Amino acid sequence: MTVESTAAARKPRASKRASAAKKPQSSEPQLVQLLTPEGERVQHPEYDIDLSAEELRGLYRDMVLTRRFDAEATALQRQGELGLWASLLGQEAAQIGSGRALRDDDYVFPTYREHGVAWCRGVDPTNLLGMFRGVNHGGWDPTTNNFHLYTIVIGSQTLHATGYAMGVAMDGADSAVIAYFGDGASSQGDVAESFTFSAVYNAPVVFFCQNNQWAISEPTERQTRVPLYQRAQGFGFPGVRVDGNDVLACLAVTRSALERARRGEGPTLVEAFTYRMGAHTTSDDPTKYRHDDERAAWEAKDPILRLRTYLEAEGHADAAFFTALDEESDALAKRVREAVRAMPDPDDMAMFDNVYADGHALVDEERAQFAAYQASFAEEGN
Ligand SMILES: Cc1ncc(C[n+]2csc(CCOP(=O)(O)OP(=O)(O)O)c2C)c(N)n1
Ligand SMILES: [Mg+2]
Repeated sequence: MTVESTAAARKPRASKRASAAKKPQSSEPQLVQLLTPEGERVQHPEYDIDLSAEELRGLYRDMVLTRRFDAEATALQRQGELGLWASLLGQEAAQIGSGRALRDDDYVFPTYREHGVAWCRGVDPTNLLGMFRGVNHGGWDPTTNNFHLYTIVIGSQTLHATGYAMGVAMDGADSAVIAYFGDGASSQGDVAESFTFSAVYNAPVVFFCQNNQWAISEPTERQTRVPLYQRAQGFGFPGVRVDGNDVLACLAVTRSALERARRGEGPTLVEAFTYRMGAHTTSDDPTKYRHDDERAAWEAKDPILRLRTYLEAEGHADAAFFTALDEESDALAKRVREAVRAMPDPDDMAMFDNVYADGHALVDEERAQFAAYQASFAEEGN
């Protein structure tokens, strides 16, 4: 490879993006928005929300603590305490807004990035870190908080959610189910199948797509020719695009979609239009494929800052509130750090447990091979 071609391979792809994918034919769709990036409260003809000052402060607190937890996890990975971390930076409003729209009896199927939704469900944040430290396969009991384990096989949880929702309907319950997935996942066959099944069975499920503009290094233009929310129409259910950096709009739109599901009117696709401010994971380097000015443009739409501006302008929060929240954030970060460092290493052989409910010949063989391999170190040491 020549020096020139190496440099070309490393160049961010922005120029290619424009040529590879023509602009969608339809005009740019409107976002449902209730709070502008400047922190101004605006009205929407179909969606509204009436929250007390206390509830607004609660949403702000959720977002700040989630961001702080996420920053701490990233730092812990850099310090070698975690093997990997998938940051939600920039997606706090999408997750807290949708997460706070849920009822306790609703059921959540997340990807691997839904730390804010986990927070809303009451999953202790320290429990999210075991898998990323490599000391367990999950870290929480999904049935305690109706929050399924993180799913890394892209898109597969939309099928789990659909099946679960069909079961909820058969039971005659009025709970709803929500499946989180990304813009990249929307290209998966599993997602298309779950759309088909949920539509024809009228399953009480909300498909919450966080369009954070990137699937690792692939831009959304390579996933779709139409705005993602418009995909729903072809399957026979409604789709809506919401400002994913507006916590109020995310709450209002998700609540409405959940209510629709409870009434037996079937699925809704919510496309939360947002941005992944950080790397895909701590193993990724986005400077290789995207320009800094893109991030800067999205920084101006920060979900937390706009709510702070609104809270201050309306006199809904005073300096004491923000100071107390800073202290709470510090305490959370300290608790997370200490909990991670104190996590015991698992028993090596435990990874073979629970693969099957009963014994299995192949697992037994692998267990024996691994035991022999481990024993070989002991012999070397003698
Ligand atoms: C079935 C499958 N294919 C590929 C991967 C590798 N992979 C992990 S994350 C990812 C991109 C997902 O992008 P998106 O759905 O937009 O979610 P985001 O990470 O942006 O939240 C890919 C391809 C995987 N985990 N599973
Ligand atoms: Mg994405």
